[in-house]
Amino acid sequence: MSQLSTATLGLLPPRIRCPSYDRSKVKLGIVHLGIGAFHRAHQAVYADDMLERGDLRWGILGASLRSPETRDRLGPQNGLYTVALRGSDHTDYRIIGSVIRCMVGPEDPAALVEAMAQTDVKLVTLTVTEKGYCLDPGTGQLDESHTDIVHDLAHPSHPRSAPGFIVAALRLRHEYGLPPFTVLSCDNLPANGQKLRAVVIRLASLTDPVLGSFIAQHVAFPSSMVDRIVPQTTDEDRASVALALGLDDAWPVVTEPFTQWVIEDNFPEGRPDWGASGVELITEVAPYEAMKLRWLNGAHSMLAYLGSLAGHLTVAEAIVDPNLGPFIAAFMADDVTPTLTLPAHANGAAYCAALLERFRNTSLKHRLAQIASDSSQKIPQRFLGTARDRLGLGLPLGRLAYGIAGFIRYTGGRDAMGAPFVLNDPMAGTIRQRLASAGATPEAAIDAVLGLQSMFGTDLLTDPRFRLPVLQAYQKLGAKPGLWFD
Ligand code: CS2
Repeated sequence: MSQLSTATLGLLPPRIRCPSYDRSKVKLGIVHLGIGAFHRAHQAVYADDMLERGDLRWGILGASLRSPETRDRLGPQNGLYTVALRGSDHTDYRIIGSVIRCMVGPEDPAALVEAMAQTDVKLVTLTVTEKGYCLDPGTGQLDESHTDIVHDLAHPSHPRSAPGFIVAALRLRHEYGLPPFTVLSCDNLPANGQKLRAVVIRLASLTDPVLGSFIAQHVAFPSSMVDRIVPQTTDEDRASVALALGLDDAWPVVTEPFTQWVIEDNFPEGRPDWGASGVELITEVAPYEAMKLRWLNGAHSMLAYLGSLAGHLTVAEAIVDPNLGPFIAAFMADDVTPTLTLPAHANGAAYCAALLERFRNTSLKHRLAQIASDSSQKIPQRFLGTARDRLGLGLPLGRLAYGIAGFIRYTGGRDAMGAPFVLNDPMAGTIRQRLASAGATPEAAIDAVLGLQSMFGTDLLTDPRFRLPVLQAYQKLGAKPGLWFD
């Protein structure tokens, strides 16, 4: 079978939507750091819409800061790839053309910095996951002992970290007399723009205080809330895409029909007309971030731990578990809701009902293990904001106790085949070591994990309104895995 590329586009069946714009005329207006599946199923689709509307300023240079895989797979396809939109009973396919060029940061960091300093680049967007911000998750400040940050301080023009690339490119633009770009975070962190701004300014100031204050005064870091469920692409997905296309696509993405993007409208250097594609451009993103992180991502993480412990593999399986499904719905409605201040006109009940429907989409094989990855970076914003707000309101910890206890059980636990759950987490080693040396009692196990200050801060371990329900939930989970939802 031939492979998808510019040369083979004409072979596609007519029902497959393809770029109709002239890709050779597209300018690179956006540099995206972290070109993974999520970016290609979300922001790159909005950019493709823009190009379709004839505004050719917003092509994407996609950079990987780690593996060369995306560049290597998309290269022979001239950057083209398929987005398969899987509804519960129907799949739509669309070929995306907005990724014009790919680079791999570690191969030649200076070349990526130089590319970010080109005149046409107006925007640098990021999906580098929570850990890519090199933050201390507890304090939200730059982790100055992070190995990549230590490296970037020593070699500022050959950076490794996302903040390091941004600082280096802003420095170069300044030297060239070019205006700065705007930096748009698209990761699941509350106040993601403010956090990134703080990290970038701090990193710049440590070596060059003048640059630090220039960035503080002149560079915009709008926050944004992104939402679309994008499971990791599997070989089975690649086979079904090939069947639909009649061409091989080495690097398709599979996602759901739903998509949402809410952006703080602060783009001094201009921006695409995203509003025409349904993006909400507003002044205050925080309420949208909170509802998405606490309802959607909170429920996702809860499903990841409790669903895995109950023997499920995917979100769609776990959510129809007759015990777990109602438990998650009640967690969203009763435990999270009182902590949220919703945006005007938002209907919380309808939002949660729609979320549960999205979780039930059996066409998406969204693996619980994918969601459980990087838990140490996710739990603070998914569970602990809700927990602190509940305690502050004088409310009990509620079902969150099971989420946190579930995480601890999952971390030390084994799957149905008796193998330890895969922990894909920068703190996995530390957590496992603490659990191993903690001693056998439930008290010792939970204290070992809750004592991790970079995740739990210093307030929660010593608060009996937090520690006690987590301990009880931990004991219940140990006694009756998967059957404790009564
Ligand atoms: C998920 C998110 O993997 C995870 O942790 O919770 O990637 C989630 O699917 C997206 O945030 C949905 O917008």
